[in-house]
This record gives sequence, C-alpha cells and structure tokens, in this order.
Amino acid sequence: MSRTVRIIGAPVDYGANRRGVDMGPSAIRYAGLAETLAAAGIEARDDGDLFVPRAEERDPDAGTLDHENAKFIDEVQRACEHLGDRIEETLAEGEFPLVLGGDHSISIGTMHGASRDADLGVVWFDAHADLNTPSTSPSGNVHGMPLAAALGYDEFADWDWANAPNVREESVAYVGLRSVDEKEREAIRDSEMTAFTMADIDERGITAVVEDALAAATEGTDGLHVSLDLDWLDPSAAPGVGTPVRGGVTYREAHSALEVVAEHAEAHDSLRSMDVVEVNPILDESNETASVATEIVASAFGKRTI
Ligand code: EXY
Ligand code: MN
Ligand code: MN
Ligand code: MN
Repeated sequence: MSRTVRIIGAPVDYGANRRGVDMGPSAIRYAGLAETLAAAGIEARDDGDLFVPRAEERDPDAGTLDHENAKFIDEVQRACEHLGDRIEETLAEGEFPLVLGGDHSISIGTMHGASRDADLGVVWFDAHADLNTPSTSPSGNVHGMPLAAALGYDEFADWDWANAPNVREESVAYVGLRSVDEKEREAIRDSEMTAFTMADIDERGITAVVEDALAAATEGTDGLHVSLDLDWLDPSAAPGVGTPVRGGVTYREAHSALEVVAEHAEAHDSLRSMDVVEVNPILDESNETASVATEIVASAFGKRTI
C-alpha cells in the first residue's frame, strides 16, 4: 500500500438484526490493527469513529422516507451521508479509506463517497448477495440491501443518497456466495454482474476465481472498492458474525484471496477503498473474528512473510 491508510470507524448496527456489530470498530482496533499494519510497514492513522446514535434511542419505523420494510432507514441514511463525505475527503487528501463496520449497510456510504469522482468497480466478498430491496427483503434488515441501494434497484431508484453515482452492474463481482434469496437469484441472473459462488471456488480454486473477479471489476473503471463481510469466511474461522452460513472459505483461502487483491493493487494501482464489516464481538470467541479481520486487511495491503 503506497498511500497512508486512514482508518474510519462506522459503529452502525441499524442494518442488522443483532445488536453488538456496532462494537466491531473497537474490537478490530483492540485486535491490534494499527500495530499489525505498522509491523508490516504500512503507514496508517486512525481518524476515529463516525458519531452514530444508539439504536435504542431511535424508533426503527419512524422517519420521513417511505421506509416500509427497511428498518432504521433514516438512521442508515444519516450515517451513510456522513461516511460518504469522510470517504470523499480522505481520497481528496490522497489517503486510503479503510472503513471498519458496523453492519454491511455502511457500504452504501462507502461506495457513494468513493464513486463521486471515479468509476468504481466493486468486489464483494460475502456469503450473501446483499441485493434485496424493501420490496423483496424477507427481513427488512438493510444490511441485506447495500448493493441494491448502490445500483438503484426498486425503491432505491428515488433515493439519491443511496445510489452510488458511478458504480455500474457490469463492474460488480461477487466472491463466495452461498446464501442467496430467490428474488436476489433472479436479480443476479437478469443483471450484468459477475457472481462466483462457493462451488466455483471448490472447482477452480480461490486464486483463479479472485483473479477473474478483479478483472471484471477493474475493466473500464478508475478504481476498485473491496467489501469484506466476515461471514464470507466459514464460521469455524470467523464465528463472531450475526448471520453465519456454513461452507465458507477457510482462513488460508481468505489470505490467498486478499493477497491476490494486493498483487493486483500493486501492479495496477487499482485499490481505492475498502470496508470490513459484520464483526460482532458479542457473538465472537476471544475476539478471534476481529483478529482474523485484522490479519486479512494486512494481506490486502501487501503484508509479506519475508
Ligand atoms: N438475505 C437475507 C436478508 O436480506 O435478510 C440475509 C442478509 C444478511 C446480510 C449479511 C450481512 O451480509
Ligand atoms: Mn454482507
Ligand atoms: Mn454476509
Ligand atoms: Mn437516483
């Protein structure tokens, strides 16, 4: 990583169905993110957390938007608008935004901020497709909707704060899908997105799959956003997440994948922004998931053994 990494905490849990993911930024810091990056020779500075009111102080169904079946949507909007501004500022000042979530709804803000002045490709490491809209969501939880928001599907089409200004479907690539709702499956099939499931990884190996995802996301774009949901990993490697799904990538595969990202970033100066989401220390075992998140981030930024 040639730029200084600016760490931005987004302690948001409005989008998830379990409390505790708002403590993700603290858990990741406590796991030694700054020290790990420093030891790897990666310059980083911590820019602190966004101010996010506690969910208990808010009413999930209050607000001004048509928020049916999108819990806390006004609160998500407020947090994402602030986050988007912080991302824009970070990039304008020549630093690299690393966002610590928080649940995955915060990526709406990251992608918005990172695509204000650039065509942005996206690689989405996740068990889930996060492509629901208020009309299709089985849960009303916004962490299952950020890609649909960025792409302006259904109700999101009218919500400019949610639509990433310069993210196109054909520049979005999934890696590791294994829990996809029926309507999401249809939307992916009808879309121009690239989608690699766990079956693709089983068949072709993690390295080849990530290389193809990077190629799809960087063709004709100015920069790459990497969104890393810790439930992408198998629950045996990352137990501290709210929506675990069996059959995910191993600890080693996760490292290989992000090492491929680092090589691509080095060769093409492609990496523009990153977020690390869904770490829930309340559900974790000895902060293991936050430690894994920390180590994987270091791999993405080019940490080497020798
Ligand atoms: N597809 C389900 C829903 O929309 O409710 C589950 C979404 C979980 C989202 C997680 C964080 O990636
Ligand atoms: Mn997700
Ligand atoms: Mn997920
Ligand atoms: Mn719009």
